[in-house]
Amino acid sequence: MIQSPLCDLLGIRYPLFQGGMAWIADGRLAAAVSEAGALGIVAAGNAPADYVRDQIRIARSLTNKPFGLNIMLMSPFADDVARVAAEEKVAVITTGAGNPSKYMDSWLSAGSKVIPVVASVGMAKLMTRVGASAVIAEGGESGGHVGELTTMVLVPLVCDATDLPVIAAGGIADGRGVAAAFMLGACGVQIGTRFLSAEECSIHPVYKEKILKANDLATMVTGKRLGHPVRSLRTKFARNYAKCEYSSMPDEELEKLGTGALRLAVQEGDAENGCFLSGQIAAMVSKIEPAADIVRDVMESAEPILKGASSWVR
Ligand code: TUI
Repeated sequence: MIQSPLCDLLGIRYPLFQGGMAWIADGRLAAAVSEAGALGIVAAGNAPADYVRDQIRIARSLTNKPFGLNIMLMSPFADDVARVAAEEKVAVITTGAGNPSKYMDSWLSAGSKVIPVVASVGMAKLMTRVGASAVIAEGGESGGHVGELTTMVLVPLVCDATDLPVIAAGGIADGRGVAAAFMLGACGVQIGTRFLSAEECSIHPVYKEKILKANDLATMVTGKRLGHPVRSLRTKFARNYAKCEYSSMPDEELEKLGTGALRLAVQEGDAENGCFLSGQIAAMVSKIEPAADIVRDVMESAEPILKGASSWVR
């Protein structure tokens, strides 16, 4: 069995996190993943604090194992959600899309472990200084909000920049990805896109079908002009958005075009107007199965690969 210092740090069986996917990772999915021995994560996304508290409690009602809460720092409700996280004494807080420094004291006082997503070496160093327990180095292969660097480049650079445990994210969906991440110096992985196909993942069936059908070139990045690039499936909506982005459309109009598109994809399966966030690795996702099967498959298939790695050395 693959174990690492991350397992001891968090009290989990497998060094695997389920990504905190906005609108998608609810209490039910997080609990299923945690029950399977990995770390399930509830995503706050852009949701109000009451919704987040409800999802935390749903997860708690379904599992006694540790789970996490992801706080999307660009959310208009980030301050409120940060307070709820402290009040609920969530075991693990992950953050995305920004710098969580101003919340660190309150979260650490509540006894939470804080594990921010970093997309650069500078942010990894800063998070080390302000008391993070580990960092997630997320490359631009991932779905949703993306940084500039790839996983292959970011992970070893972040490993060199901090003594904290590093969790690799972006482009990982099977045992080969896990093994590669460990070779780069990570001691854990975070997987988002593959969990879109979990039975316990409540996204619209149209969304799941699109993920199952996705090929290697199925995703694209939009939103660079407004400063928050996002990777999603190359749908009619995404292509049209890209066209507007490179036109003279004013920023406010462009902003409006994207508003609500995530919810339309997740809840309505709206193929016309929805924004279907997805990592590049969707091309590797081929069936719907229980979250526990995904966790077991990913972790067990990494074992022979890691054991076999020494065969390259004579
Ligand atoms: O956050 C994510 N992925 C996301 S958030 C999201 S919701 C959303 N909705 C509309 C527009 C934008 C997002 C969907 N997917 N991943 C973690 C992540 N964090 N990736 C990159 C970063 C990041 C980027 C810059 C973390 C820190 C950072 O620091 C910049 C600074 O100096 O504040």
